[in-house]
Amino acid sequence: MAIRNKAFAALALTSLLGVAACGSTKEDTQKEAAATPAATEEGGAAAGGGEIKEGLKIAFLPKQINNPYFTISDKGGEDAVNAVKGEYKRVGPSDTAASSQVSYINTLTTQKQDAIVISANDANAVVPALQKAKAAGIKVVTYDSDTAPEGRDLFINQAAAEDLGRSQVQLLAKQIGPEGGEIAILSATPNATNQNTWIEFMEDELKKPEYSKFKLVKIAYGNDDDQKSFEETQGLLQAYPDLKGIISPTTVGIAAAARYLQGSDAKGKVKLTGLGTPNQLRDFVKDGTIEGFELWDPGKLGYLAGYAAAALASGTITGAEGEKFTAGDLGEREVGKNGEVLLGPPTVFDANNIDDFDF
Ligand code: RAM
Repeated sequence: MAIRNKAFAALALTSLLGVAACGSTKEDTQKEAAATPAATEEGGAAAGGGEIKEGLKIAFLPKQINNPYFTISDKGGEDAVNAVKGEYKRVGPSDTAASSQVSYINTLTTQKQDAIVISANDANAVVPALQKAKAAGIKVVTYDSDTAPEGRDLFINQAAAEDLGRSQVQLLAKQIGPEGGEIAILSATPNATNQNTWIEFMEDELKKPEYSKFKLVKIAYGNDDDQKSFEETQGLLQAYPDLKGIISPTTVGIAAAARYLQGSDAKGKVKLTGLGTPNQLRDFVKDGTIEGFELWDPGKLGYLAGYAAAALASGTITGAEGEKFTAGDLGEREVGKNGEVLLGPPTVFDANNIDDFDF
C-alpha cells in the first residue's frame, strides 16, 4: 500500500522525538551554552546577547517558488530581513524534485550569503551542499520542511508535528461520522520531510480503537503540482468508488483535490480536509466542498525564520537548546530540542471563521 520511503520518515520521526538523533558534539555544545549565562539585556539587543548585525545577506530558498504558500511565507521572511536592515533575496526551483535545490544552494554559497533559509524537498539530497555552505561560514535555517539535522543549524517548525498529524485524522473522522469507511491521503512528494512526518502520526492515530471502522487504502503523491494532484484525486475516486474521505496535508494538494471534487458527483459526499490557505479554499468552504481544514500562518513562519537566521548570522545564538532570541512582533523565542523552534498551534478554518482570515 504505502510506497513511501520509510527511511526518510523514520529519520524525521527520530529527529522529532529526539531519540538518539543528537550526537555528543551537539550535546556538548548544549552543555556549554547552558553553562554560559547569556547576556540578558532588556530592550534592543537580541535575548541571546549581542546585537543583530546590519547588512546581513539572508536568502530564502523555498521548496518551489511558484507555490502560493511560499509566496506568503517568504513575504514574512522579507519583512523580518528588512526589519533587521538586511539584504533579502529569494531563489528556488519551480519543481519539487529531490535535488532541484542543490544548484541554488551552491550559487548562494559562491555568493557568500550570511544565511540560507530553506524548506527542503528532501531530507538528505541537499545535505552535502548545505554542509559546504556551513563550512564556508553560512548559517543554515530550515523552515517548513526540515533536512537531516547535520544539514542545518536550526529548524523553524510550524507546529508540533504530532498534533498536526493526529488532528487531520480527527477532523476527517468527525466529518465522515461513526460509520467510517475507506480513506486516502493525497500528499506532496514521496520524500517531503514535513508531510512524511505528519503521515506517520496520521497512521498512528488511525490505530486507535475509535477508528476501527476507518481504513487507509492509499497514499497518493501529487508532488505539489496542481495538475498531478488533480489527476491523483481523480485516480483515487476511480480506484476506490466507496471512498469516504481524503486528507491532503499540502496546500497545493488540497486545493487541487477540492477543485476536482467540486466538479464531480462526489462533492460534499467524499469529505476533504488537510492543510490549506483560507484564501485558496474560501469558495470551497462556502459551497460545501470542504467543511473544515487547518493551517498555521505561513507569513509568521517565514518571519520567525528570518529573525532566527539574523540571530544566527550575528552570532547572538548558535542553535543550542535553551538559547533565546527576539523575533520582532512574535516576541522572544526559545530554541528547543534538536535545534527546533516552534511557531505555535495551527488554526482550524470552517464556514464560521474563514472570513476572518486573509492569507
Ligand atoms: C505545501 C508545501 C509545504 C507545506 C504546505 C502545508 O505548500 O508542501 O511544505 O507545509 O503545503
